[in-house]
Amino acid sequence: METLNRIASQGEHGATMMPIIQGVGRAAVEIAALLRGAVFRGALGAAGSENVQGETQQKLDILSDEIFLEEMRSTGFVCAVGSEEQEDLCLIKEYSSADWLVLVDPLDGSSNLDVDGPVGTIFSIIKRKTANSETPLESDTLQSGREVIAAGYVLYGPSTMLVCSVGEGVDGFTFNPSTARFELSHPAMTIPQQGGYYSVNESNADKWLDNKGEALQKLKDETGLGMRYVGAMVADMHRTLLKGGLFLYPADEVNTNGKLRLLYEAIPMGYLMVQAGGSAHTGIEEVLDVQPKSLHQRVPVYLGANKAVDTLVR
Ligand code: AFP
Repeated sequence: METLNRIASQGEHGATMMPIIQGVGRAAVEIAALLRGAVFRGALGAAGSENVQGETQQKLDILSDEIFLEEMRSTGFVCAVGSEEQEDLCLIKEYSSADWLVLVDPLDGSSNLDVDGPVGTIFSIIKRKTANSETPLESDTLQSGREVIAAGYVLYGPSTMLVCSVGEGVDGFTFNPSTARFELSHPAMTIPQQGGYYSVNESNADKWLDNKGEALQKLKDETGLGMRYVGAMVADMHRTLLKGGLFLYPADEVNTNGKLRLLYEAIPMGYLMVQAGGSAHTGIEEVLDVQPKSLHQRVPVYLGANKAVDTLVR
């Protein structure tokens, strides 16, 4: 059975990315164990703090963030991590001359924790722009999706899956508890261009901007797609990749720039969706073309099968 080592033979950067993606795998195993035992350790519930976006942090958000940062440090190849849970870039001083930066949403969908629903981790890897002799800067993270070298997500569901790409298609690996390895279970994932579901928080429909309600109605009329929505982007993206259809989070009267974060959610998931043969759009431009202006920027997101996305964004 092939393991994460498969990545080493893929594309120009596979071998270089391997140790960092192995680090993501170790973090995933630790976070999965943390989630499984959380109720027994009093680790569920709010931490009493807010992240930079003013959202209540769960204890598990903070613990997962710490685990991820430590595993990135332990690779020896990462100079800094930008996390959705941290206001500023976290420097890894011991390896400040390393080439790579990682952007992460350590525990995406954390509002599902109280109901034992699926959650995930989303990451992308980019090369620093500053010289290796300098301190990495926030400006290093402000790179478009065209410059992403690798990206992926971990889904903590009935099994723990790591789905990733180093620019040569998308592979899915499932953690096998008997061998303690991520084993290749979903090689060369491509999104079906027919069928599937639309996935959206439709309770916001009356507040959507840009006539997205009408566009979605058109898609429903034309395709008869059914609807599924978990409220954790990783779970909704994973189903969309496997079954087809689209996932969307339009701008609305409350979230006028959309809700999802460009660097931690839209770009990594957009990169994967395009690698899997689908489309990723903001309603204005392709997600991968957006030039980030700040670490915690938000954008509207439309990800999925090409025709379905087209119907929503044209
Ligand atoms: P949380 O981590 O705060 O639960 O947010 C998750 C998320 O960013 C993304 O994973 C979901 O797709 C989206 O928010 C769900 O948002 P709504 O609850 O507004 O539908």
